[in-house]
Amino acid sequence: MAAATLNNRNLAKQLAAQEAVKLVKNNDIVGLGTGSTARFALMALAERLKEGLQIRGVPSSLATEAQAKALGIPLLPLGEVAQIDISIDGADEFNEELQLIKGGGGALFREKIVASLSKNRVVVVDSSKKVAQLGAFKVPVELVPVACRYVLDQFEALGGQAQLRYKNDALFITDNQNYIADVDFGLIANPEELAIQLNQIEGVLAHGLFIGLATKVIMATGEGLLVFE
Ligand code: ABF
Repeated sequence: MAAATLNNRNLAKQLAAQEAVKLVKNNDIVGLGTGSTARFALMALAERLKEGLQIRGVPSSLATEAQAKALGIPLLPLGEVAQIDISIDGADEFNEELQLIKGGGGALFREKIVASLSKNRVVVVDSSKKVAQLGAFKVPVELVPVACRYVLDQFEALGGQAQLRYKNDALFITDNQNYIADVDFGLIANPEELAIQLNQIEGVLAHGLFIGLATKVIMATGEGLLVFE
């Protein structure tokens, strides 16, 4: 990607993230997303902490936990939180119904738990993430290693072409010690139906179709910000 385009995209992500952080109120419990856009949100939160904002963060990955600690953001363990006031996270694709594909970074399970716990689920994106129909981005699915062969066969039975994710020539291992498969289902006519089918496969821990798990999408374009809700 050309340097100028990358720079513009990063600026857009930063603008969207900063806009989302304005929605955080004092004493909120804040779900902290994962990915490059979410990283901008953590930095913006850290700036507001310096201005006196009091919050506690709930990280959606070990990487986010480390970044939040480095920024001095007080944290609560995800497994001990009963409710989150607002979560701010990225996405790989979103459509007009605010249905998402997430998990390009491999953190989809904890991200989905954070989103499920959140009253306000804010997604921050640059304009490249908006699509008419989900599916150009392969659906990430976290699966339990001992069920690998069975699960991959189930994806094929659903018409998907699955590839296990690798990183540096080794199988990618999630924060939860599982594998990720990226499954190409083509353009997805009915994301809700596919999500239900994936949920029914024994051995699938989580999939990257987030249905009903976004209350607001803040998208930065070259001209400014667009909000979908
Ligand atoms: C994360 O944000 C992941 O679910 C998703 O893959 C990623 C989007 O990446 P980025 O914000 O870096 O474009 O929540």
